[in-house]
Parts: sequence; structure tokens; C-alpha cells
Amino acid sequence: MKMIKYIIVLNLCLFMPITNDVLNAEFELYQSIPTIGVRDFEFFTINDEKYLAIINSKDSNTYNINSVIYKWNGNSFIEFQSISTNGGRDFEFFILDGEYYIAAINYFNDSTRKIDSHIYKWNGTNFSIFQSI
Ligand SMILES: [Ca+2]
Repeated sequence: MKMIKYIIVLNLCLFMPITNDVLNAEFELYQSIPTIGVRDFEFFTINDEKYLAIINSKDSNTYNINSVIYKWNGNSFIEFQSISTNGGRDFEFFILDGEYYIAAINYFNDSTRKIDSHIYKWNGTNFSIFQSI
């Protein structure tokens, strides 16, 4: 059985150089995904479907940008749902009483750090806003 290994490289926070030797020895580039000041990749599964949530923090003008949840189609991750974020710092997926949730942690909205973060709940089709904290 062939084992395929994947590596995801955050384009904002590289703490060690990834040389061609490292890539060739253990991993090969499989897919590139556009990111904007990315802070977190969160992989999770719902009903055997695989998702990758990528939280963006800011572009050159504003912290108020969308972050994106991608869905695995068997060959690659394709865009599934955009989530509005304000200086996004982290996506955190969790299961509570059999229900699926993802929290989008916000940091800054161009004027204040005193802002809400949001919890989204899986509605059977996609995530909808559940609670602001
Ligand atoms: Ca996370």
C-alpha cells in the first residue's frame, strides 16, 4: 500500500528553513492554497468528509478579511465556505454532544482588540453562526 504524505507550510511563520533536501527526503509539494497572513490550519472530518480551515489575519490594508474552509474532493482541497474574520488568529474545531462546531478566534478589527470571536455550528450542509463570545 502506497502511503502519501502531506506537508502544509504556513507562509507567515516559518521557524526553520525547509530546504529541498528536507522536502525531497520526506515530502513533496502536493497543493498550494492562497493565504493572506495565515495564522492557523485546522484539519477535521465530518461524516467521513475531510475539511481544512485556514484562518487569515490581514492583508495590506485591513484586518477585516475572510478566512476559508476547504473540502477534500478526493484529489485536492477545494473552497467550501468563507468565514468573515477580523485579524483571525485560530480556527478550533470541536465536537460537543455529537454536534460539530468550529470557533473562529478574532484579534483586531482595524480599530480595537476588544472584539467578539464567533462559534459556528454545522447545520448539516455548512457552518452557520451559533454564538459570539
Ligand atoms: Ca487551531
